[in-house]
Amino acid sequence: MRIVVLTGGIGGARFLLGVREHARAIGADVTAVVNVGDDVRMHGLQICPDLDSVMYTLGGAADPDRGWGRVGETWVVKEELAKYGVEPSWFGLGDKDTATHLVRTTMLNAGYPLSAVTAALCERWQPGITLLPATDDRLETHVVVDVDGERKVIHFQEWWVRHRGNVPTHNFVFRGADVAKPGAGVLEAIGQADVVLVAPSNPIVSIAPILAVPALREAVANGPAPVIGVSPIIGGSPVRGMADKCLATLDIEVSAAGVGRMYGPRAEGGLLDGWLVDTSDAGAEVPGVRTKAVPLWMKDEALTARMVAEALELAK
Ligand code: GDP
Ligand code: FO1
Ligand code: CA
Repeated sequence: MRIVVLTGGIGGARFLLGVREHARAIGADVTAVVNVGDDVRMHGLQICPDLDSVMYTLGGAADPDRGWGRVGETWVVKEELAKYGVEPSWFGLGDKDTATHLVRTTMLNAGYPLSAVTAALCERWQPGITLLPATDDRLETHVVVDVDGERKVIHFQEWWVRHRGNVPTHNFVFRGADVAKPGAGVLEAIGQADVVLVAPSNPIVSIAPILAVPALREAVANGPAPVIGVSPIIGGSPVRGMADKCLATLDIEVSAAGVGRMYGPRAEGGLLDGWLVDTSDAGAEVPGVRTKAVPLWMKDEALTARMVAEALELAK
C-alpha cells in the first residue's frame, strides 16, 4: 500500500510519527508532501521550518517542548549576531540547526533543487518515509497586515515570530504559487497513491500553500486515490499554534465542521472524500463528505497510529 500525506510542520510531524508506525505494521510505503510556504532566507541561509520539523521529529532529534528545532540546542551564534546588532534579532537560529541551513544553502547555491537537498539531509536523519517539498520553486506565504496604521505585506515568519499574529490581519498570500510546479517526485507519488491523507496541520498556512501549486491541487483533487482529512481543530480549539487566528482572519468558523466545509467535498470541486473529527465533535456536518468521530488527540505514537488506521478505514 502507498500512502501520501500532505503536511505542515509540528502538528504534521506528530501525525507522521503515527503514520510511520501504522505503515510499519501493515507494510505500507509513506511519502510526505511538505509545505514550503514558511521558508525564508535569514542571514544568507535558507530556512525550511516545516521540512526541518518533520525531518528532526521523525529522526528523533526535535525539541519536544518547542516543537521546532533541535533538542539540546545551544544559541551561541544567535547571541553573537545580537552583539553585532544584526537584524532580524526576532528570529533565532540555533547552533545545531544552523549546520542544517549551511548544508542546505551550499547545495542550493551549487544548483541542486530543494528536493535533492532534502533527500541528502535525510540520509543523516533516516526519517523512515520519503520527504518531498511541495515545490522546488520559490513559494513563500506572505501576510497582509496593518502595522503602525499602514497596510503592509510581511513574510509569514515576521507575522508569527515577530508579531505573534497580534496585528490587524487581512489575508494570506502564497507568493510564487501560481507559477510553481510540483516538486520532483510529487506528481508520481500522488498518481501512485492508494490513499492521500491531509494531516491535522494548519489549513490556511500549512495545507493551503501546498494546494496553491496548481498542478499539485489538480493531481490530488482529480487523482485516483481517495482523500481523507484529519481535523486540526478539536472542540473549537486549535490545540496549539495559530490556526484559530488564521481561520478567523478569513471568516472561517474555528471548528472541525468549519475546516471540513472549507476543504469541501471532492465530488464538488473540493478536496475531501472523508473527514475524521474528534469524538467531542461527533455530529459535525460536512455535506458531501463521509465523516467519522474518533479520538484525535495525538498524545503518543500508539494513539496517533490508531487515528491513522481509522483514516485508512474511512478510505475504503
Ligand atoms: P506548523 O507548520 O508547525 O504550524 O504545524 P502544522 O501546521 O503541521 O500543525 C499545526 C496544527 O496542528 C495546529 O494548528 C493544531 O490545529 C494541530 N494539532 C496540534 N496538536 C494536535 C492534536 O493532538 N490533534 C489534532 N487533531 N490536531 C493537532
Ligand atoms: N519560532 C519562534 O517562535 N521563534 C523563532 O525564533 C523561530 C526560529 C526558527 C528557526 C528555524 C526553524 O526551522 C523554525 C523556527 N521557528 C521559530 C518556528 C517557526 O517560526 C514556526 O513555528 C513555523 O514556521 C510554523 O510552522
Ligand atoms: Ca508551517
